Amino acid sequence: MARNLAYKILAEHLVFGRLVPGQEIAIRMDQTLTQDATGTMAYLQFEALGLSRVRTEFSVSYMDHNLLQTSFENADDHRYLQTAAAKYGVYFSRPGNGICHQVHLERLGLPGKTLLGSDSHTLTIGALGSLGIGAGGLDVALAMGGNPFYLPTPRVLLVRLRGRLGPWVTAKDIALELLRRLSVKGGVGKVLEFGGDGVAHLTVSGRATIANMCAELGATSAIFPSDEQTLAYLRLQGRQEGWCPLAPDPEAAYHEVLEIDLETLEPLIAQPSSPDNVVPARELRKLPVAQVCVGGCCNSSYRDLMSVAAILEGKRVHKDVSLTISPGSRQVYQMIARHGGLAALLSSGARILETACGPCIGMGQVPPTGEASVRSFNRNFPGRSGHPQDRVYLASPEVCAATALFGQITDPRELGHHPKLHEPEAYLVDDSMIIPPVENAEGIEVIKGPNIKPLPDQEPLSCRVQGPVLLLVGDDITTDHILPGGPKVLPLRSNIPAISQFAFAQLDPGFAERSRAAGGGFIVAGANYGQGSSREHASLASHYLGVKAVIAKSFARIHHANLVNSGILPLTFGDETDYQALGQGDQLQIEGLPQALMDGSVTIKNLTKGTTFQAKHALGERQIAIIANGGSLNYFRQGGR
Ligand code: MIC
Ligand code: SF4
Repeated sequence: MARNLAYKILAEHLVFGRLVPGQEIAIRMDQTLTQDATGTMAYLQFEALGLSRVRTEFSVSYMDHNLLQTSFENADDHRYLQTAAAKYGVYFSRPGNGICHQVHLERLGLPGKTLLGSDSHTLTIGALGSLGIGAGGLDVALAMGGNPFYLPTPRVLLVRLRGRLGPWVTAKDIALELLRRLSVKGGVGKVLEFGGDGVAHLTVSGRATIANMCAELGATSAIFPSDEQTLAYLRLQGRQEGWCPLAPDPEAAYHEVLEIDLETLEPLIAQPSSPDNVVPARELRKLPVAQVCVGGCCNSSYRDLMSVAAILEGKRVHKDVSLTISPGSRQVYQMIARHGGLAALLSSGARILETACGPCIGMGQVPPTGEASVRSFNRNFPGRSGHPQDRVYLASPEVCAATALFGQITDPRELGHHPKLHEPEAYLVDDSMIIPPVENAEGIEVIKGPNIKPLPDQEPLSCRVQGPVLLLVGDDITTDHILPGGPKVLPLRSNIPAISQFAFAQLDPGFAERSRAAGGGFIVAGANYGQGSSREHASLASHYLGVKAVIAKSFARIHHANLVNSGILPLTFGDETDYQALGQGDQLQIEGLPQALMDGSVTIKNLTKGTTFQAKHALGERQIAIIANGGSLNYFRQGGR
C-alpha cells in the first residue's frame, strides 16, 4: 500500500500494534532529549526504574530553561543533571550551548530517526525528516532505558503548500495561518505532514519554525520530506553523511488534506492570549508596543537574527521599546558576531540576552503593566510572560523588528525592500559544549542538592473514589495554568511537595490549601484540558494534592498521558449537559474501580445533587493497569511492560 512519510517512519519503528488511527501502538525511539526543567524528574524516574545505562542510539540532556540562578536550586539541578548524564551514558549540552530544539536541529537530528523529548516542541526536528514527539519525563526515562513509547496511532494531515512566499512573509506566517485555520485543538491526534511544490522553497530553518508551532495545534508530530534543502543544511553543518532522501510514496493516502497558497499569505500576528487568535499584522497597525522579544525555539536561528539585524542596521529601536534578542544557540551567537549581525543589533539599541529560553518561559522580561509585548515566540497563554494580565502578541522576527523600530505594531511591508540575506558557506561547528558520556562510569557519583527530593510514593487506585469538585474550569486550560513557569516556580521542578503549592495558583490561589483540606477530589474542565507544555509536574502536583480524577470535555495528548502516568483518572463527559450541571464543591463518587473502566463507562454519583451521570474514557487495557497500580512507576517496578 502506498504510504505517507509519517506512516513509513512509524512502520519502520513499530514494535507493537497496527497503524489504525486511534489504536494503541508502541514504537522504538532512536534518540531522546531532555531539558533542565523536565530533566531532573526524568532522571529521578530513570534511577527509580533501576536502570543503569541508556539504551538508545544516543540521549542528550540540554540545559536551557533554568539558566537564571537567583538561588542555588537551578545550579544544583544542573550539577545533578551533569553527573547523571556522565553516569548513565547521556550527552550533556552545557548551559550557554543553546535551546534544546535549535541545537538538536543543528548538531544531532537525522532524517528517518525517531526522537522522544521531555518537551512539547520536540516535533521541531520534523524539519529534518525525523519524527519527534513530546512526552512527559517518565515516558522519556522509559525510552532512555530502551522501552518502546506507547501512543494512539495518529491520523495524518497533509498540508499542501503551493507556490512561494512573498517578500516579508515567512515560515512563521505559515505556522500562524495553520493556527488561524485549525485552532489550538486542530492538530490533536494528528501528524502534520508537509508536501506540495512550496516545500522545496523552504529552508530547514523555516521548516523548523513551522514544525515547532505544530505543537500549538496540539499535534502529535510534524514532518517534512528529506530533500535537497535537508542535504544543503546538513552539509553546512558538516553532517551530510547522515543524510538520506525521504518522501511519501507516490499516491500516498492521507486522512485529511489542507492546502495553503503561499503567494496569498501576508504577515500575521497572534493576539492575546492564544496562539490561534490570529489576524493580519496590518489590522493592528499603530497599536503601541512597549516590549519586543526575539528568540525562543521557533525563531532564533542564524537566518532569523540576521534578518532582524539587517532591518535594524543603521537605525535605532524606538525610545519607548525594550527590544531583547536571545540567540537560539551558541552557534547562532558566534555566527551573528562573525557576520556583523551582532554589531548591528547592539548599535540599534537591542539588548542581547543569554542563549536560552529566557522570557518565553517567564524567566525575565516580564512586560510592564497594561502594555503590549510582541514576541517571536510560540506561546502567549495568559500569564505565561510572568504578568497575570499580560498582553502578548506572537509574530515573525520581521514583524518584531519593524514593530521595535516604530514602537507600534507594524507590517514589515511598510519598510520597502526586504534586505538581501546571505546563507553562510558553512556554519561554525564547535561541539565543545556537548560533553560526551564517559565509558567507565563506575566511580562517578551522582550529586543531588538539598532541593532535589525523592519522588512521592503512589497508592494503588482504590475501588471507590470520592471527594468534592475542587475546581471547575472552562476550555483550553493550559499547563501554564495548572503549574506556572517563571523564576519563582522553575527552581522547584525537582521538589514535588514544594512545587505543588503553586498548582492552579493563577486561576485560584487557594487551590492547594483547599485540596489538601478536602483530602483531594476532582477537577472538572472543558475541552482541550492540559494543552501546551509536556511538564509532567502539572499532573504530579495535582496527584500530590490528592486529585483523583479529571473529568473534561476533552484532553490534550501529552497531559492525558501524564495523568495516566501519575495515576490520575482522565474521564470525559458522555453528554455536555452533564458538565453544565456540575458545581464547584459538589461531592462526587465513583465505585467499582477498576472494573468500571474495563466496562468502558463509569457511573459518577453527584452526592450533593442526588444525580448520576456517565463518563467515558480513552484508556486501553495497559493504561487501566497503570492507573490501577497507582501510576507508571509502580506498574513498571512490578514488572509491567
Ligand atoms: C514550554 O514551552 O512550555 C516548555 C517550558 O518548554 C515546556 C517544558 C517545561 O515545562 O519544562 C514544554 O513545552 O514542554
Ligand atoms: Fe524553551 Fe519557549 Fe521553546 Fe519551551 S517554547 S522550549 S520555553 S523556547
